[in-house]
Amino acid sequence: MPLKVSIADITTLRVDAIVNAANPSLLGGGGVDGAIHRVAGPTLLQACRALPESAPGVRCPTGDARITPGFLLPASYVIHTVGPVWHGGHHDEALLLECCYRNALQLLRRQRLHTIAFPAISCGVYGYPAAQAARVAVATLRDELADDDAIDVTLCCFSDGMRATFQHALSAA
Ligand code: AR6
Repeated sequence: MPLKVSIADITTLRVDAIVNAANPSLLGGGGVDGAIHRVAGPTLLQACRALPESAPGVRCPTGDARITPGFLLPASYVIHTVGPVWHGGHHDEALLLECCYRNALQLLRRQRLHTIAFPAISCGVYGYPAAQAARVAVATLRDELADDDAIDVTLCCFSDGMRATFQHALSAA
């Protein structure tokens, strides 16, 4: 199955789509979100601002995904998703994280794209324990890719520790 773990700055990857771990406003932030906006340039913010709000200040509810062009990024598109904030594990965090991966892939398929890189959604500011997040990511992607050889997924980690955690989840299952 075309699913691999790598260590990289996701903004350098030349894939069809990179995934942004955004917040519901889609108007930028820190972490990988900030890095993506910095490299894509100000037109990415304009494109995000143009997306409709489903509630005041909400362009993408938690677990959902939206797509924009990649502008100055090497990636053609950015798929913005909003991971859950970790509140101890009993507030649907796993289900919402699973939805992030599934909805991102649904957008990829709808645009007839094939290569995608995900960061470790929710594992930074949002505080999701990395080993648990990695298990959700791997199980969900395995399920999604079981009958689909056309999609190539990279789990893009930003540190050696995170790479080891995701690699462990990949080898364990
Ligand atoms: N390439 C790949 N991974 C990265 C990069 C990069 N350039 N930069 C950071 N990471 P986070 P979250 C890793 O905090 O937890 C933002 O402010 C990082 O080391 O970016 O989903 C949004 O606007 C970590 O492992 O996302 C939201 O408000 C992972 O990406 C909030 O943070 C995710 O960390 C979302 O929090």
